[in-house]
Amino acid sequence: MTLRDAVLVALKEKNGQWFSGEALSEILKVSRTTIWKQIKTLQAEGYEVDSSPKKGYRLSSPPDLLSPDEVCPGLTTEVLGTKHYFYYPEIDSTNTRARELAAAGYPEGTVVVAEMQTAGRGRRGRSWYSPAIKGIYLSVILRPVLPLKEISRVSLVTAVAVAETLEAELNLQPRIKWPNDILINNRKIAGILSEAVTDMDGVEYIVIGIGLNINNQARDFPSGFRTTATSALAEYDHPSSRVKVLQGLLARLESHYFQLLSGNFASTLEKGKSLSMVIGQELRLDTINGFIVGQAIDIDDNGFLLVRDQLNTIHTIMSGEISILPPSHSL
Ligand code: BT5
Repeated sequence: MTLRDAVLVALKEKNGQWFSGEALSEILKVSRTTIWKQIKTLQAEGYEVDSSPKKGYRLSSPPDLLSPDEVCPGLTTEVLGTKHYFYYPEIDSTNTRARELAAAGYPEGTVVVAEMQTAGRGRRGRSWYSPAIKGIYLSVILRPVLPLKEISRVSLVTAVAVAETLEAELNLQPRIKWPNDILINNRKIAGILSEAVTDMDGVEYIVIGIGLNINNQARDFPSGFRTTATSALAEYDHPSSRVKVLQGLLARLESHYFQLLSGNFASTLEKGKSLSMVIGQELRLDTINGFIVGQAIDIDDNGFLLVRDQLNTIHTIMSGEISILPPSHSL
């Protein structure tokens, strides 16, 4: 344990009570100046440590940082985040970092988490707004042994895991906008960016990136999507524990993923369909091959969207951008 860790553990054990600088330096066998430096480090990381010349130091509120100290002891997963948990107070993009780690051979279950991203990525070159200590910015390396055509199942697994976490941990009622958006009352609370690297034999690895708005004030969202974004705070008006949400999310992601690997995708698929906000809707779908206007009729066993167009032709769509058309729109 580093000295920083030892100071943190000591302060936590006091449960918000004061710990005198003198007592800390005696217990940890270092000078008071050295203790003070560690306190500065913890404060810079975002821990709220009060200091008083007479009383010493105390953790003023339970920290809600996504550091390994806070998250890992409460993880219930077998693989996700248990062996390799990379934590960054600031990073360009957790997906970019996770891809580097995957390319360097890091195993399935490696997790990358940041308190803030300076270049958080969405799909098709778009960006993900990632302000400090407000949301969850998470990437997970998976190495599924699956035929290529089944790889989209992992996206649905992720969407269902995110949605179930919002239901269970935050009592929200999310809907999945296939393939990668999670919405509350039509506003986006989370986005998923899955990036797969394949080789001749199939999938080499998938990096699953999840951005989740938790304690953002609605007014702080950039004007470009202020009216289409939301957060747990915006829905409820009180802050939520990001640590608990992250732990719950990793547990649910692992559980659905393990079911998928063991050949049981059916229950995840059913849940995904029941949470889908696109099935039955008339929509315009932009794909790499052009656009289709039609009705979403189902999600198939591979996680693909089935869309029936005006000529009654059914298209099987792997990925695309959906705009839901108003009900009055006639096909
Ligand atoms: C996504 O892209 O929704 C996928 C977002 C994935 C972000 C995570 S964070 C951790 C990991 N590391 C990364 O670098 N990325 C992943 P897309 O469907 O392209 O949506 C992007 C669009 O959503 C933007 O163009 C904005 O209009 C809007 N947007 C951006 N930030 C938002 C936010 N925080 N909340 C709601 N909407 C947002």
